[in-house]
Amino acid sequence: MTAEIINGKDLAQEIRMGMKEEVTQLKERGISPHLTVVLVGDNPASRSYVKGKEKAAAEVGISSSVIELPADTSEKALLDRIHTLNEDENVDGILVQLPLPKHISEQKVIETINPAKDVDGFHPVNIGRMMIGEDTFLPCTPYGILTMLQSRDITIEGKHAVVIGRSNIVGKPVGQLLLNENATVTYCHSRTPDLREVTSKADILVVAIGKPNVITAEDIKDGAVVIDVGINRLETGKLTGDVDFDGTKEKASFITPVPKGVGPMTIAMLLKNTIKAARGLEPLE
Ligand code: L34
Repeated sequence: MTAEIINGKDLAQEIRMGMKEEVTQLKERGISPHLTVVLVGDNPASRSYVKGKEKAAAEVGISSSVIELPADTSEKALLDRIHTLNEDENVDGILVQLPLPKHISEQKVIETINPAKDVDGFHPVNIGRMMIGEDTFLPCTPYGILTMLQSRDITIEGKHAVVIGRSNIVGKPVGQLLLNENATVTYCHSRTPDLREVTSKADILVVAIGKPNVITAEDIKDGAVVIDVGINRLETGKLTGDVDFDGTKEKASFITPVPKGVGPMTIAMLLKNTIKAARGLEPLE
């Protein structure tokens, strides 16, 4: 079997076109979504992702601003900035690009963002709401993955989904979303003794390890759907995922490439969340 490739770049483009319409209509009603991104320090990858976010926002008519702070910004100064943004009526969405310098607690920063403006969906309140199936901001990467599966009418219900990786921003929430869609979900991680034993049983395999070429054709079941969340920059400067794409695509039914896979979808979902923030989340009963 040769897999169909789910091109996240094209799908994200298509979704942005739809959002552009929506934003135009919102603006007619006097609602102009605004996203503020906070970038601390000068991690080149973060800088490039933030540029991508600004560009994508502009394309759909969402205004954005980037607050650039030096790497030696104190935690207190950053938290103060967030408080100011929380109170600023003109700011609908707040995103603090991760990772942060080591002297700043990421969790403290995340928990300082007003959950109603948390377009990353990282605040514990929003994670809790996701777990119980309430209306919320879904974390962008998991939301993008779900959208990729849905775009190809891939059945999730009743399928065995295996997630490799248990980070708070990708692994844990993507498993939760798949569970909400009635998949049977298994998590694997660095302490899983025999990865292949588990991955070879997956109908849907989500790989978020952060090392190139860990998953090969031998690790997957015939016809599996393989979602590669890894973004690894090789010494040559080339980007590559966690999956050996060329080998695995001969055995999978669907596969996502890197680049042009999950990354651009993450950004598209951020814009969805920003529009949602501007409209207002449904309050809890
Ligand atoms: N707060 N921090 C916060 N929110 C996020 O949602 C992120 N993430 C991750 C890192 N830190 C974050 C992103 O934005 C990863 N990430 C991200 C976003 C976009 C892309 C990759 C990662 C992306 O567009 N990737 C392109 C290639 C870009 C390039 O050439 O550098 C792709 O085609 O995969």
